[in-house]
Amino acid sequence: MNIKKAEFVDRVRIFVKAGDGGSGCVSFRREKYVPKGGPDGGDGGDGGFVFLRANPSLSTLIEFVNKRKFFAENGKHGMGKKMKGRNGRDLYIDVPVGTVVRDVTTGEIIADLDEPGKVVCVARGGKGGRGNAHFSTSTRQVPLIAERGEKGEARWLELELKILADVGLVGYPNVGKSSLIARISNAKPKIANYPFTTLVPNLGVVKYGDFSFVVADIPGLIEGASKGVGLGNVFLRHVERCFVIVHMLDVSGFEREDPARDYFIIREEMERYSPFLLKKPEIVVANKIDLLDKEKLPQKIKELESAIGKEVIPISAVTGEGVNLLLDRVASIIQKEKIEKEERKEKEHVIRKPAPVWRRLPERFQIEVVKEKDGCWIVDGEGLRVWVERFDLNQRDARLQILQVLEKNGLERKLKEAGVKEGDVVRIGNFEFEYKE
Ligand SMILES: Nc1nc2c(ncn2[C@@H]2O[C@H](COP(=O)(O)OP(=O)(O)OP(=O)(O)O)[C@@H](O)[C@H]2O)c(=O)[nH]1
Ligand SMILES: [Mg+2]
Repeated sequence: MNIKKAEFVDRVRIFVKAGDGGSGCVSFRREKYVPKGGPDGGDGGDGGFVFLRANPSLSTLIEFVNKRKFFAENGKHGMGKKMKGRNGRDLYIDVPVGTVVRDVTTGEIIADLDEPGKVVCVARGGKGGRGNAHFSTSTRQVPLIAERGEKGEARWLELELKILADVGLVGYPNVGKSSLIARISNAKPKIANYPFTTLVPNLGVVKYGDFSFVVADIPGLIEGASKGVGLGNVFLRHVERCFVIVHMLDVSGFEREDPARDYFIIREEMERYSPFLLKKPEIVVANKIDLLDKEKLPQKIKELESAIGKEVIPISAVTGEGVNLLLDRVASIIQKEKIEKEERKEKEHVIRKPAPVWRRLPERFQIEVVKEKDGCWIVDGEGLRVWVERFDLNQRDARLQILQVLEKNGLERKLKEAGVKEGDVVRIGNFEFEYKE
């Protein structure tokens, strides 16, 4: 696929798979003059984890268009002399700051990588299997059993980039949004006298005294944007996290007849996208005042203010008139909101739970027995099948071990209750045996 550099990719699906654990080893000590040494099979190494990491040098998800599948390394198998297999290397996948990570199957948000360097684990590696050195008991001194490594987690993720700008610029097409960002920031967007000049969001950094902030200029919105008219409303996701929205109207009278009506239409489209957007601080600006008669301007602004019930700041993105006042307002709102956000974060911090760590699960199961159509009996329970998979069923001792553990969990009693008779076939995952009293 041929993709242009300028393309802005803000939503992708990727597949991640953590490494499988290595298998444990069956081995016995061999020494001179010691014909039968004890078991010394080492454990398998753990599989590598998969992490996502917010990297400030990336700005889109475009890299994931060509590469969608990611695998961490498997753990190596255990070896004799109690040698543990090497752990699989963890895999770090870099994503732009502002990436929201969702599980595709459940739709659940796994993480919001909204700060540079923030890291989240998205797939845990499988634990290595135990070698036979772990399985000797007083009655089983020659254990021919070792566990297999556990499978690493795998899942499909949806990555969605929500730009982290402090200010979001919204308004009809051609009102002068890109002209404003070009004037106040380092951004060099395309500016032209026709609607939908801007097709992807532009970001610009504004230096304001010793303070700086980021402005996002998004494609223009029109009536019906929430239903897909024009370029649709999907770009509104990039103003979802802004501290303040700058809503721009064209008051020159040459293009937009009724700026107050425009204002309400855009607000309605924003509400359809997310009612939350309307709760954000908002500054309304009236652009292109250089095209108006100086005498008519105050009257025009007053009318607009009473029609929308809000203060309006008159500016000209071309001459720069009024722009400083606008920046004053914007900067003071951002500073105030940033302080509040920090305070909220401190509160959240206290209740944030520590990340879960891998733990060997206790071998305890709620056993259920059901009869299949073919006359077999199926034994199941939460986590039971996964546990059985870790054993190599060709190993006689492994089969004994499974039965011993299940016996402790009341297998015999459950089978009897269910009505299993001598000679019936019982199945546990792939493991099948004939029942004997
Ligand atoms: N006279 C005058 N013209 C302006 C002003 N601001 C923008 N324009 C002109 O209006 C036209 C549209 O400007 P843009 O900045 O591309 O508008 P936009 O809102 O980004 O438009 P879209 O990207 O299509 O949504 C251009 O021809 C600009 O030169 C202004 O303050 N005064
Ligand atoms: Mg534009």
